[in-house]
Amino acid sequence: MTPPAFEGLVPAPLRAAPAPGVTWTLGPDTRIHTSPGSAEAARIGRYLAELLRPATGFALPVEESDDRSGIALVLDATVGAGDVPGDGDEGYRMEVAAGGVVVRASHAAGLFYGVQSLRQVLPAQIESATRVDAAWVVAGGSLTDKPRYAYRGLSLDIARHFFTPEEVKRFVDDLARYKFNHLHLHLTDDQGWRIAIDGRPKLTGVGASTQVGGGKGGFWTQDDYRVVVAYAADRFVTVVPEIDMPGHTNAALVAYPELGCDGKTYKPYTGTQVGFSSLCVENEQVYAFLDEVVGQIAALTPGPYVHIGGDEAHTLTPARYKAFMARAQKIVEKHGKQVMAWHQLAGAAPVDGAVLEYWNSSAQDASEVAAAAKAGAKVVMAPADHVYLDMAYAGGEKRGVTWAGTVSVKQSYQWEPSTHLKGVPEDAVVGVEAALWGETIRSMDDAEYLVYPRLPGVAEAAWSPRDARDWDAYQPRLANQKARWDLAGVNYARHD
Ligand code: IFG
Repeated sequence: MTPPAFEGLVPAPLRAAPAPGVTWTLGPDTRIHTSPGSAEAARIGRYLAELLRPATGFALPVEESDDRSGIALVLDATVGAGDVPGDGDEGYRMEVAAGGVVVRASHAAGLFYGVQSLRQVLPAQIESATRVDAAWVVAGGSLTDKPRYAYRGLSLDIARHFFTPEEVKRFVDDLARYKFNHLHLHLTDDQGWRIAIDGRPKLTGVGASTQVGGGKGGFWTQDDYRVVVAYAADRFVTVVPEIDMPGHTNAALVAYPELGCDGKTYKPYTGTQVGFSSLCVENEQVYAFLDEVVGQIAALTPGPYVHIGGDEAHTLTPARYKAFMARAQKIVEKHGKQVMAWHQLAGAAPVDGAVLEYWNSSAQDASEVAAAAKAGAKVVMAPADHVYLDMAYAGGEKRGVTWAGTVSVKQSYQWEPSTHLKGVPEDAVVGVEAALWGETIRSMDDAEYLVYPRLPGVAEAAWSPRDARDWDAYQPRLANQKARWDLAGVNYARHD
């Protein structure tokens, strides 16, 4: 029995209209047609073919043509100009008729998101890595879709637990599946410095030598970073690099103790405490160091943001913290990037255009963030008691932490980004970001167990219309996703 058109989609779309009685079947002769002259549309056509070939075994040739039979990916500048104004670059339309599927979008990103929806309306067996004999039937109907928020992200900590570029590319695949468009890489912290900086060999020589629990650590070369950035860009995911400062800097201080205030040496740290380290605010060498680091990271990053952290600088007075953040923000702007920082920057004179990432639980610090937002700062919502996916599930789970409490699947779903922080104007909220911190993570299995099944609910908070989010109505759609994870071999937690 074919499910009604577009019923199982996660994140929920803007508008879906089933065409009763109409179905389309993906078959051995299906061809994928893309807008003539568009290399981007052709690339997305090839991406789609690679998604569908393993389970179906079909050839699925991709060709540039105006043919609308089979699957057509069509760039059409008129999409979004009319009935759904302000589609932006990520909206799309999809029609499933007896003769074929047509995805239309004004920009390539919209075609890409249409492909993710097409993937989800095919039977779950499409996720199999090996050939399955199935009837690849899709219910007919029309879909109008676009995201609610422009910033839809996952923050991944590769400092506490080292993840290789290959592993991070798997996270990017997860993000693409649920229409996320930002990957925030937490590259440095007390326990490790994970990105090579030319001229500063000890950062990755000494600073990358360990991790939480004492494992061997590791680091990315700048080529590794370039590969991940390109892989993410092909999936319309923008990388946001974070160099955490002035706190969370023990690994940098171990490598270059002259960045401290007191001429002492520092030891590698493999514990999980926070807030004890800081670069020296009054030491000019620190700003020369940051200029080198931010300059190289900015040059490697096509996206608009450099994230400078700013969290838990517990050893600094507010005045010293503010003095440091003023200098750090100027360095980011000097290298042509926009400042992003944890919301502690709110009280330390964020520069124009700064994006504050709100992360505390139970809406602490709301007034400071509200004041900054009213003065023009933008806010990405990452409240720990809803979207910190390193929080343990309820029920005495051993994986994860609990400083913000336990976070059930329901709690990660049931919250409202636009009103979560009292006093923050709704239009100041530009997005949503889940965070996976690495203190308790020892493997990709651990990571998937914590990320799934909570991540799709965060995707819905970031993409779907506010009134489309209903916990009871979400359950069957989430069940539809689990059937896919079973076939894709995702190690998800069996928690409701
Ligand atoms: N807070 C710290 C993280 C990490 C986290 C674990 C932020 C911004 C607790 N800072 O979240 O480094 O330790 O849940």
